[in-house]
Amino acid sequence: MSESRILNAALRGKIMSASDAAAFIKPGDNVGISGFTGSGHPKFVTQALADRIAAATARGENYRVGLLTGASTAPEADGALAKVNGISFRTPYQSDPDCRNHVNAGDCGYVDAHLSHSGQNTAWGHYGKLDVALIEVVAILEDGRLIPSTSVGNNQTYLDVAERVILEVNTAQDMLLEGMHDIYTVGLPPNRKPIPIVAASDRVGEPYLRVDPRKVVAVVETDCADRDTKFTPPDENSKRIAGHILEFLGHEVKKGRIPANLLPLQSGVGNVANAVMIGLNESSYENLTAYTEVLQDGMLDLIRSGKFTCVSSTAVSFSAETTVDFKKNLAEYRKRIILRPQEVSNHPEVIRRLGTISMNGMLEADIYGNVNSTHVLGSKMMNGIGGSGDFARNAYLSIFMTPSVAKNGALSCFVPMVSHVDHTEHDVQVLVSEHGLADLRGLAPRQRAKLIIEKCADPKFRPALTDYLARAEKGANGLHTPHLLGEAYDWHLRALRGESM
Ligand code: 0RQ
Repeated sequence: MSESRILNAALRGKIMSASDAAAFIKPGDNVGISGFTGSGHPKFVTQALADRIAAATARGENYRVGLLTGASTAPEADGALAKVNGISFRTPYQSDPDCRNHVNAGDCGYVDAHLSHSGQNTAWGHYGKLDVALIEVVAILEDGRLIPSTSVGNNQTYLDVAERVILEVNTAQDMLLEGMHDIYTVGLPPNRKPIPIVAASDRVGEPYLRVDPRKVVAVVETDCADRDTKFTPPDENSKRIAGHILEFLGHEVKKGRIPANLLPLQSGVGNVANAVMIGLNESSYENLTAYTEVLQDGMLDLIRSGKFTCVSSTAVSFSAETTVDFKKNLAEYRKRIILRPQEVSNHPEVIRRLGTISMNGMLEADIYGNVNSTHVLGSKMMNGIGGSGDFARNAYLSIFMTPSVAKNGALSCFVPMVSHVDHTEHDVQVLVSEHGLADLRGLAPRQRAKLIIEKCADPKFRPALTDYLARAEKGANGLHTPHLLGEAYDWHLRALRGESM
């Protein structure tokens, strides 16, 4: 492995093996690592740390750490550490199956935080002291500045706040990434600065991360690709949901409420999000932009076809095939991609100013428009709120989408009362299922309920929802948001008993 990517002489002197570097992470430490939706996470030191934890556990010692990230990572990071039950505390977002199991077994404390809040929460010490920052970079320049990798996340905050820093320099990441990033720090109150972004394509910072070299205790060379985020072609339901959204956006353009090239798009990850992107690619829209947090396969297709003039994000998250294309054509793609800290990509100030069109997945919504994105049947964590709340409250259009049913039709994703609330009715403007789209803007609660049942619920569950609403209108203690409190959760109780809702 070449040393040419570590140009700073002092930091070159800190090169060591991953296992020697992992020894700087002590039992009980809080470790802030890079990584967002499977890209730019550390690959070697986390695995070496997992080995140390496994060995210590076998000796009967208690060796666990707090793990702070940008968002979800990958098998080499969350996966390796969760497999040895090495994570005692986790924030702000995870989607690893082993980590999720520990969270739901109650042996890993999980703070499910808005992604835009997680950096400032760390800086303010809400999670305790940050002992170590473990950050993947593409290279270290002669003057010590760092070329960021395929995600930015909370990296600058972790580098600033941590007591000790470990850098992984990954030669599998392309040097052409240099210049793609825009690192801008907002600071903390009372000295917080405005973010002068008025278009998704604006650059307001510098392309490098900075670190105090005196804090760097180890530099580890790695050569390992990011996670392969499997791309599954959209199924029929996703295509229908995408069709409803595209029709709605067309209608909004005709009404003159949004411009012909729409407003900057934010889109969550997954099947439906990709279906919307594919639909946009086949549409007549031109000069589109995105102000989002994850750039996935479908969005890169839109850059390639010339439909997207700019995508602002904090991370990429590609399938293996798209990664090949991304690397091959990086010289072109980098002209249209900006990767920013998640505090900026998800900042309410900018989202509100740009007026994004935000589309995110959900588990369930209730008839009044409250949305549950995270908790299965009220108690079990799925992934986390991620950036959905940052966007939902501040977007111009806040859209939530889901197939109408889950678990082979046993569960209705539209219920009388959600079992957990992530996004309140006040932040939810549009709900979509494969059956239709409910535009809730300007509607009072009972009008919303009728529309959601009619447009989004599966026909199998519509009579029961209509019946619930009708009886609630007769029997509730008020007619603003009528509920039968003793009955509202019967739907979830039936599901918990293994029955259809
Ligand atoms: O579970 O695979 O075990 O069957 O939930 O459901 O339909 O595959 O949907 O992959 O789009 O995920 C909300 C989880 C949807 C996601 C959620 C079960 C279903 C399946 C997944 P199985 P689908 P998706 C950008 C923005 C929060 C974060 C966010 C999410 C599994 O969109 O994590 O938006 N969002 N971030 O069977 C019980 C229901 C259910 C249900 C579905 N009503 N009850 N289980 N499922 N509906 C990204 C970042 O912030 C980084």
